Amino acid sequence: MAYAYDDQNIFARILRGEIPNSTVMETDHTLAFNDIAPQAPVHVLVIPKGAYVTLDHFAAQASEAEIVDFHRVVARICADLEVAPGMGGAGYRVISNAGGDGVQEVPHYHLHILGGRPLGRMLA
Ligand code: D5M
Repeated sequence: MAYAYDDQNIFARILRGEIPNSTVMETDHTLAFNDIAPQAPVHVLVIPKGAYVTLDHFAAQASEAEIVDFHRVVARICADLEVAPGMGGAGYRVISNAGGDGVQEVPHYHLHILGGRPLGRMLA
């Protein structure tokens, strides 16, 4: 089985500049922007610029440079938005939905960073 990437998905269109976004941070390999329907005071989506569908696709096939850059962006956003516990913030949650059971709406790999309020206990 190969990963099938739909280049008409909404995040691909954002990356091509066809749809506007509220950019939080951008690097050579990674884009972060505010979620259009925020579930918390901080709700940022972090996406690789490469064509990856899910976390497992990204982890298996992206270059080390892409993987490192992506996670450094997550760290910088958590610090900048003052949710990183190690930086004095009160904490955050990262979620990545994948596939049908994961109820993934947009088939371009992304992490949700949620914070800015107590998030409650949630594993499913
Ligand atoms: O959820 C996908 C997430 O993407 C969901 O929280 C809404 C968000 N979304 C959808 N379209 C946009 C645009 N145009 N800008 C910003 N955010 C958007 P998931 O179930 O994880 O795939």
